[in-house]
Amino acid sequence: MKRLSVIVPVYNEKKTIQEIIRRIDHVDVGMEKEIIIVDGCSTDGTREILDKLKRKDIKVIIEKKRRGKGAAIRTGFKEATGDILLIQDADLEVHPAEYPYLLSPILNGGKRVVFGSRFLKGRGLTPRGSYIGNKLITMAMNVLFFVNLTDIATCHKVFTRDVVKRMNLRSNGFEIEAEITARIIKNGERIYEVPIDYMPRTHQEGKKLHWRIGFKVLMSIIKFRFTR
Ligand SMILES: Nc1nc2c(ncn2[C@@H]2O[C@H](COP(=O)(O)OP(=O)(O)OP(=O)(O)O)[C@@H](O)[C@H]2O)c(=O)[nH]1
Ligand SMILES: [Mg+2]
Repeated sequence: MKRLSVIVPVYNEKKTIQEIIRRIDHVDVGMEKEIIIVDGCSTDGTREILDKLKRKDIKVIIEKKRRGKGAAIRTGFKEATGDILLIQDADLEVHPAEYPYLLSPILNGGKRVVFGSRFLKGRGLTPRGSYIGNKLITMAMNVLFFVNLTDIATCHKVFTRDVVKRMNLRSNGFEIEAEITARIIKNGERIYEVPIDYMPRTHQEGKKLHWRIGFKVLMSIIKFRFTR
């Protein structure tokens, strides 16, 4: 029997953290699940909610200070004990109901890495600016690494345990998305994409991303291409 580790980076998500846990609990993946929540020292009441979670299948790690999504994912990877590791953001932009589709290529198709692509079927509900930004960074990845992906910044990334072990990640911020993709390709792994639905949130709803971060990710793609 395999186990799935769901890694949830969290920073100031008091409005959605309980609902995302409920949704993760609700999905049947045909195997045991553990949830690893890595909180970047939230200040909005999220931590108080997490403190009350006393469950054997949920591990809560509170970082001493906010270090970025990348640092949180790296911590989550270290703590995970599952055979398959999956990243899930704590907002409600992508839905745990997708897990069976994300896991099927690994469980039934011999794949080792699956990305849930928000753009495989077009732009959907994504605002035009954010869509173009995502297109640009994915294009840079495709050109520099000779791949044909549609969404490298998706949070729904799934890996077998040995793929994660060989990744050796170093990023602390959002450039982790580019680093994960780059290291997987450099390690000779193939990334398999499946389409997922995406419900983008607005800045009022807590969106933290800004085009400057997109630029940083773009620079990091170039860096990862030409350094080890
Ligand atoms: N532990 C930790 N988690 C973070 C940090 N920054 C963001 N996160 C979490 O990482 C996930 C992704 O962050 P988001 O701000 O939703 O980033 P995004 O989905 O790429 O962009 P928007 O939702 O459009 O802002 C969310 O669950 C955040 O709460 C951080 O510094 N530390
Ligand atoms: Mg988000």
